[in-house]
Amino acid sequence: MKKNQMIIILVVVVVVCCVLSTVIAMTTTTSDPASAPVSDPVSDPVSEADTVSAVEFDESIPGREPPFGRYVRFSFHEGAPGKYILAPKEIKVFDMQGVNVALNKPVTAHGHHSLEGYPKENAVDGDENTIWHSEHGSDTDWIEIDLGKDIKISKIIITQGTGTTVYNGVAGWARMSGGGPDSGDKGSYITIKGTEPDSIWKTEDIKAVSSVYVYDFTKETGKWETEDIN
Ligand SMILES: [Ca+2]
Repeated sequence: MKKNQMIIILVVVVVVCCVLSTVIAMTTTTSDPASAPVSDPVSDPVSEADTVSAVEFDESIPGREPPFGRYVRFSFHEGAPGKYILAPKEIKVFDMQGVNVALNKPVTAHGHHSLEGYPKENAVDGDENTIWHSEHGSDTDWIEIDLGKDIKISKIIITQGTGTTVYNGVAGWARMSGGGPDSGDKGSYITIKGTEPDSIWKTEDIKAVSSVYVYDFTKETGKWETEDIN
């Protein structure tokens, strides 16, 4: 074998060795689980939204726009005495065209009464003869309507079971107000949350004793008003 041929063979062998070592190194790196990139923990958008403080809706401020949101929640204050409950016959949420956009929309609730016949859907079924009844003694009662998308809201009307029946010392139509004007901070209220975490509106508390509560967001000095229809 000539000298030149030996040199060529040596060069080829060296090149082949280099290529093989590179391939082996790449294979080793990509198959090592320890070297795989670690994904960032996924943040919980629900928890993030829940940390945002609600904004009191004060229509005494000139130029206040009606609230704009998707989730309408009717709540009783946490820690309220068990004898006060939420018992809406119907919760109506009207858009700026006067359409009840809550009708037959999906609802979720907390503090549901154990008795049958009071499903949460009763609060938005359009029937004043059906009722949702929260649970006596629950720490926090609420029912939330999903409007399906952000909607500018003009008015909310809540009707409740009136009845002169007194249970645990409280008449039927005093239950959602926490007993009336003397209830301190234990009334019920509405929050409206948009799909953006920082768009949360909160009404003042219902304190009056009534069978119908109306909040008209288009009025300059809006507040809960009452209409006794029974
Ligand atoms: Ca109903």
